[in-house]
Amino acid sequence: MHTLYQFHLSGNCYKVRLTARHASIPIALQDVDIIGGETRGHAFLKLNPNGRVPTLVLEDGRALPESNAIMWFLAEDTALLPADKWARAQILQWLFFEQYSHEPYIATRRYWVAFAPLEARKTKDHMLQPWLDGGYAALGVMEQHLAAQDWFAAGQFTIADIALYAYTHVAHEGGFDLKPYPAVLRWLDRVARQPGHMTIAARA
Ligand SMILES: N[C@@H](CCC(=O)N[C@@H](CS)C(=O)NCC(=O)O)C(=O)O
Repeated sequence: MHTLYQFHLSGNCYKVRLTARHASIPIALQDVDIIGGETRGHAFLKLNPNGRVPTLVLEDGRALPESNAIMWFLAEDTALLPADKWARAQILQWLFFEQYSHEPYIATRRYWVAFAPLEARKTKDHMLQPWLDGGYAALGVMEQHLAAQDWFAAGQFTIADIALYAYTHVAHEGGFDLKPYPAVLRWLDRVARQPGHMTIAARA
């Protein structure tokens, strides 16, 4: 069985658990104390020299970091990642969007507002507004897309939806108001109603 090195409340780690669930692939969970610095310790850096979770370790010892790469690996040969060339390119488009235009704002603000130790949090006060602006810009792009379509790519539920769901559905924890984004709210509900859905808090 694969082992997921993870921090449970991280959206990046949730992406992997949700993909594994929808792909019916059992994974073992190994919690890593990211706030205590375990990701930067010698043992963890041997798995991922970039010092971050999620990192998936296969039974043969090979280690794969980066949430979207792990999702891609787990979703191959399932409906979450269709074989069609155009569909796969569209999925990649939204995975890159998520990592460059969405996660750095929405996930980062959530971390510093909701999880970071208080003293450290104060050092990021000047970033709260830029993170808010960047996050709302990403939500605007998503709203525009979802006003005309139910899903992000391929006309069906894929890993592009899982990638964007992970931090959008907890964006309020970082101080984002989703009310001005009705199509995004309807899509969040659509994702949560997929058979087999599990919440970010669920462990299995
Ligand atoms: N691009 C990476 C980002 C991973 C990331 O930022 N992980 C955070 C938790 S969400 C982490 O491990 N932080 C601990 C650290 O930086 O030491 C991915 O998508 O997997």
